Amino acid sequence: MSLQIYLNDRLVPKEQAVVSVFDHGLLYGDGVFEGIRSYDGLVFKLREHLVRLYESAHTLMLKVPMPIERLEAAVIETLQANRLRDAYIRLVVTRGTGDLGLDPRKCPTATVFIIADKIALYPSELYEKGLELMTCPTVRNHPEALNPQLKTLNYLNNILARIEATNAGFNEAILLNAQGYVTECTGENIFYVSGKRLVTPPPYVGILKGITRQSVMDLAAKSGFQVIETPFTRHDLYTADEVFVTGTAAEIVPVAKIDNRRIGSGNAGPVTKDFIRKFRELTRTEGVRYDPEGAPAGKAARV
Ligand code: PXG
Repeated sequence: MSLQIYLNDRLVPKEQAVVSVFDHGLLYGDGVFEGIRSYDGLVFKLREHLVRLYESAHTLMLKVPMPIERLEAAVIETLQANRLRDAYIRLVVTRGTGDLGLDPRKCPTATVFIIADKIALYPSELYEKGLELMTCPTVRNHPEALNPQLKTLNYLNNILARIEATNAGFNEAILLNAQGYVTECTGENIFYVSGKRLVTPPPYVGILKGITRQSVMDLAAKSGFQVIETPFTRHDLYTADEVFVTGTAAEIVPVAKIDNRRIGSGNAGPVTKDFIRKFRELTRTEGVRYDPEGAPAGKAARV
């Protein structure tokens, strides 16, 4: 059976899941999105992802055409319709169909779609060997231009950075802000470990407030780490004991090298490994439960 896509209040086969060329999500990148995961029939941090989506939409004055509870149920229905136990969920809300012209008032109703598909896992050796990162020439969007806290369909800042890293033969890019402070990678937040301190940039330097980032900060505090959000420079990363990045798709990935400088031992450090283990445990015990065998919708329960 073909993949079932949730599109504007209906589940339709993938072949019929199409949007107009006049959709402002496509014409102008006018929209918001989320990337969510489910693990063994548990959707991880579903409410947090949806709250972030509604907050991004609110700042754009984009009205999500349903209450959060209905959207939450739609995610579950999409997972169950496709009988997915472990999934990657892409939720998109665009300004909707309008005419040629920026004016969002020309778009009466937002377009909403949810894709739930099998998750393409990263190669497992990455979690042992670690990534080779480089700081890239493109700086992170200035928060007063397009705030990186908004998860919008405008990802060209990130895509340019990713192109630069790929061209130079690195796995990923670290973007600095216009003042030279470290922000994040193209789809992951960044952390460094120094003794019993865990340090990550604060949102005001220009980052997405990652859901995985928050989970790691909570886990670290419980493990006796001093968790610090403060601006820092490349030098702090070069001289750290350990560096790792976090995101929904990648979870927690160690960093082996930055700008060709070896970080710590050059492999996954003990603190990073411990966080990877604790995070994996969390994703399998906490979340919104659904029946992957496709029980009727509306049975979602939080555990
Ligand atoms: N920074 C940026 C710029 C992101 O886009 C993160 C950090 C990590 O946030 P979470 O909440 O996931 O811990 C993201 C997340 C994709 C993809 O398809 C991108 C993200 C998430 C999932 C998939 O490239 N970005």
